[in-house]
Formats: sequence, structure tokens, C-alpha cells
Amino acid sequence: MKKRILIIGACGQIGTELTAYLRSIHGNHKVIASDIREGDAAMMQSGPFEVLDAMDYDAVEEVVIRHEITDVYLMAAMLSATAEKFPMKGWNLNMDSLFHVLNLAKDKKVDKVFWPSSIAVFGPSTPKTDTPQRTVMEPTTVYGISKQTGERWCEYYYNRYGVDVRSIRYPGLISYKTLPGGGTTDYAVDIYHKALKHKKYICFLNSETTLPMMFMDDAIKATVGIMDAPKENIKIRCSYNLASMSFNPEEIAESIKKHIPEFQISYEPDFRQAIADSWPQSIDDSEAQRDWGWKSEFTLDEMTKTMLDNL
Ligand code: AKB
Repeated sequence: MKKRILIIGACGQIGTELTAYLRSIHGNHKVIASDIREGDAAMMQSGPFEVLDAMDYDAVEEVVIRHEITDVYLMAAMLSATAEKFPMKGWNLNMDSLFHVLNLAKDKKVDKVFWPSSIAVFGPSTPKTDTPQRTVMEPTTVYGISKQTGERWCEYYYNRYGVDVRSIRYPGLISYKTLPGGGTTDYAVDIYHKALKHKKYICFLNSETTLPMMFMDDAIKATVGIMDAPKENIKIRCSYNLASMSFNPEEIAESIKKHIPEFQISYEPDFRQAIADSWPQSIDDSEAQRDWGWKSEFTLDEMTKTMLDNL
């Protein structure tokens, strides 16, 4: 079957690497990248690119039809820290864009949808360690509320209309190729940049804030893995728990010191501390492992070496 892929939000932290990976697998011309503004030279020159507002249904539909898209990866979103500053903008972007692609799939204009959820769907009343797939979910952030609501709608569209939507709950993601923007876990990328440049880092979370994290290569592997899995293997249509490693700022600093002994970290927690405190510390992803063979590869020290070698 001919596959033609549209990535919405292709210039973001995940979208950039996902676009490059899918182009390397399927061929450049089969993967249409899109974002609200043009990407860098590598993105623009390696394959088709559309300037596209994820909130504009007509524009998304036009691109889907013109390029005969089969699979959509909706990576455009406003992350946790920014959405606390712009609650209605965050809610509108995160929900409208999801409804647009779900409705295109419901109307059989696309076959398959990937939509990212997050550990932000959990809240302070959720068990903090080995957080189960099904548990209390009372998110306290705008972003978390939008992701939890989105999960309910994904499951609804699957049950009611048979929409083949697949989703994972990403932990904090770390990559040397693209910077994150507006998340609470962003410190775990910035710390490597500052360690190399200034040998010191002021962290906006306190030293003991343990959060679930993942290296980008693992995240791309999971994203493509769930999309390539046979339909009958996808038993969960809201979103799968996904885990790799968990660490706090002190532990990532120790990992960096193995390569840069003079590196120093200090702490000035800001409003993001409360967001981080509401999230789990570690995640039970046994259902993703069982249903579609998920397994993470990178440890904290392996990730640190790869980050410092490549930045
Ligand atoms: C954020 O910090 O907002 C994101 C996430 C955990 O979904 N990285």
C-alpha cells in the first residue's frame, strides 16, 4: 500500500528528528513536513515542506488531499510551562489541532493518526513511582488537562468511528539536534549546553526533583514502533505509558561531572517546580512492552556521553 506521511509541527523538538528519520526510511518525497513557519535549510531542502497552521482545518484538509496523505503525525503542541502563561492559547492549539486530524480520519481522508500525550496527564494524587497505565489522573496544569482530554477523545474516536489513532505518553525528551521549547523537563537539555559552554548551570528545579526522561533516539523508535505495529496489537487507544530512565538534577550533574569534573550546578527553583512536583517520578510501561514490543536502550550515562560528544 502506498504510504504518504504528513508531519504537523515538523520543526519542533520531536518533529525535526522524526521528519529526518521517516524521510530516511520512506524516501524524502513521501514525507511532507509542515509547520507554522519555514524550517531550517536541512528541513526545507531534504523534502516537501508546507507552511501550515495546525488550527486551520481547511488548510490542513487541503494539504492532506493535495498530497494524498495516508498517515498524520500531529506534533504541534504548546508545552507545560508556556501553557501556564497562555492557558486559552494552549488549550485551543492542543485541542483544535487534535480534532482536525481526528475528523479527517473519521471522514476517511487519512488512514492513521499519531498523537503525542505526556506524563503530564498525571497529577499530585497519582501514585508517584511505577505509575500504572490505569490510575488516578487529576492533572493540575493546562497542558496536562489538554492531554488527558485529548486521550479521552482519541479513545472515543476509535470506539465510535473506528479511527486508527495511536498515542504514547512521552516523558521529558533529550536531544542534541533540536532544542525543546516551553517544557518543564527542558532543563535536562539546557544543562548539557551550559556544561560545555560555561561549566556551570543554574537549575530551575530543585536538586531532588526526579522525573521520567528519555533520549530522543528511543522516543523516535517508540513513535515509529507504535505506528508500524499491526492494528490488532494496539489494545490501548487513549495513550500508552512509556518509560526509559528517571533522574533528578543532582544525578544528571553527577553524570556530566564524569566527563567535565569542574562542572557545577546550583538551584533557583521557579514556577516550574510546582509543575514538576505534580508529575510522577517513574512509569510502568509493561503494556507497551507486551503489546507492541517497546524496549528502551539508552541509560543516563550513555545519553550523557552521546550528548557531550555531539553538542
Ligand atoms: C514538558 O515538560 O512540558 C514536556 C512533557 C513532559 O510533556 N516535555
